[in-house]
Amino acid sequence: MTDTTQATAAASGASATEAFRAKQRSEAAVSQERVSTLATEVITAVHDVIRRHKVTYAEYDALKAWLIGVGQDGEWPLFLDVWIEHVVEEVANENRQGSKGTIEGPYYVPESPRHEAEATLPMRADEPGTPLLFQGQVRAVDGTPLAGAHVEMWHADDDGLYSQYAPNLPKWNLRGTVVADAQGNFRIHTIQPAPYQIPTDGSCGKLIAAAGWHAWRPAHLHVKVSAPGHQLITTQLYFQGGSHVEDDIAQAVKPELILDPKPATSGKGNEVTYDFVLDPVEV
Ligand code: MBD
Ligand code: FE
Repeated sequence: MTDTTQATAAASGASATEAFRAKQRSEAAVSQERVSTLATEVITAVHDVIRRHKVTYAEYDALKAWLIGVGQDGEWPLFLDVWIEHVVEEVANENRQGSKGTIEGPYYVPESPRHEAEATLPMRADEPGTPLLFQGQVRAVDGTPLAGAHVEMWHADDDGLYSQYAPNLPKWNLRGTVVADAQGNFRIHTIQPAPYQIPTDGSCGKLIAAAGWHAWRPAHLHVKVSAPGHQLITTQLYFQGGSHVEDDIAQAVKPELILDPKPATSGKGNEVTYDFVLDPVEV
């Protein structure tokens, strides 16, 4: 989606905006009553902050300039997914019995090519990074294996870059849909991703610098797991002891989502087993 040689905030922001428009989960109308309630409460919460902190015109103008910049950089998807989405996910999935989910983030691309139950994610011949075998089973909450479940994985490379959002990466690099076998089992060969740094050259980076925060997410594998008749899980998996597992800027780490890979029995890199348990669709 971008043809510059450097990954820039504006280029990945434009891609994320375009991708969001293409895959928007729902266009269901939100009722006037609901819009009025939520908008009134958000605006009132901002008024309260202004009064409590005696916000000045200089600060109001800085905010206005920054908000304009977020739009110009196409960084609304990034901003919302980093600072807001984790609470939406918490509320949406609070009643699930099965595996924990977490935020989707801005870099999912639907309809990645399908692969057999044991597969290597598409990667460059010389793809840098420690090889990782991620294997497990998809089951229903009652323990029934879910034959043919889809395990869609996408993740950053060893430089923390996502294909289709950074230049010069093959289209489906480190993205794929693995179809579980008749027992719901899958074995995905990939590489361990690097921690991800929020682009520092855009408006989100400006906020982070101005507030003296850090810009990092821990290394993570994104996964969506689905099977007919079951609720789709969107989640991420992290690595025990990795940088920023304890202070993810997107607040999307949960203890259940931390992997502890061991040296692979093949002698090549690491391996880890992780099972997914899907809730039935709500009736
Ligand atoms: C990411 O890779 C990500 O997963 C989130 C949530 C935000 C920014 C970058
Ligand atoms: Fe990510």
